Amino acid sequence: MKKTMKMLTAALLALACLPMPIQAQAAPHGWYGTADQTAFSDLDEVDVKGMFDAWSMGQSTDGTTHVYRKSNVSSLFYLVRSRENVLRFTLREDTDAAMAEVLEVLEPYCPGLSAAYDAQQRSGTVWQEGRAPTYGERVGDFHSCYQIYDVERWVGERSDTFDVEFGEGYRPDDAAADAICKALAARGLITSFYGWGETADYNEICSMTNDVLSYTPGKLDAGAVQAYLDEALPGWTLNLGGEGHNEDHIVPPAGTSSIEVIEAAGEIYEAFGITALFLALESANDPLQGTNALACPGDVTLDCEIGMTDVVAAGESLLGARSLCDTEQANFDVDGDGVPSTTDLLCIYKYVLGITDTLG
Ligand SMILES: [Ca+2]
Ligand SMILES: [Ca+2]
Repeated sequence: MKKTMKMLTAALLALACLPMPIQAQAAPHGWYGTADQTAFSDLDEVDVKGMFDAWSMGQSTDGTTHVYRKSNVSSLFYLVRSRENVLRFTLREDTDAAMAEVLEVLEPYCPGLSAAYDAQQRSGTVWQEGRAPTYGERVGDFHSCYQIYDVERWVGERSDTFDVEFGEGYRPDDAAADAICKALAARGLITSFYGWGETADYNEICSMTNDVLSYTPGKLDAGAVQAYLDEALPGWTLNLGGEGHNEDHIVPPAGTSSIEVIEAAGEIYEAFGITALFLALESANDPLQGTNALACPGDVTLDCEIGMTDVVAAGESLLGARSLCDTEQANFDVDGDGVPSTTDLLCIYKYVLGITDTLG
């Protein structure tokens, strides 16, 4: 099984090094999407019995893997793993001064990160003490203590969104994300913040051979597997490739759907601990959003508090004296009709004065 995993990982890494296909440019942050499981909630989740949990997907090593069918007619699936060790934020103003303040806020949770940050590279890494990075680490196979980076730097671009990623054993506790978010917001430094598990790695995957399960030769115990198929999956047959063949196959009866095939792979994994071979294609194409911790009706200034400054900011924006980012506009629109208006302003004003105890 270990070798199979290696093959899978090697295949994934090889594909990861291919030039990003055109359509993947539309993904919000290249290889990594700003997503959590809710972003896939309108898709069918497939139970594969944890078959991919040990599959390394790039940098994140934590989190549970979920598999979703891309559409009713597609044989592609999304493999999604929430990143429990990563925080993501968007700078309000992308300046060196703002980043210096961000690093000051992070410093108690990531000692040494301020000094390690390179403004040219738009990243900084604190390595485990006394250890130089390996080649794998330099190209992104992450085992350092913690690092911060512009999420577009992997594809040679620049953005105003950064990830702070923690290696195993270095992640601060759950409350730290909230504290960091509030501290950054109170200083007016950010316009979005995604906490633990609010971003996810996601890849499109498909079976190695269309609608047939493929396995590394020599891994399947023919007698036991055939007996299992006869019992649990009648009509499925075992087709061992024999010496010199690249793969062994488990072949479903004609008309079996892609979803039934991947579910069967999960059942076979559960029974024998052997993972079928799948190909990882590319990152998802659709823009996906997780939960922005700064999304809070009434908080127009994004400082995690609702007060008179929000009323003033809302008023200024209606007069054209202040422009609002997307999160600020959404927070202003407390009645949720899609338009920030004087009605919303009045709602926030009454709430701040204590005339009403709800917004909207
Ligand atoms: Ca506020
Ligand atoms: Ca409104």
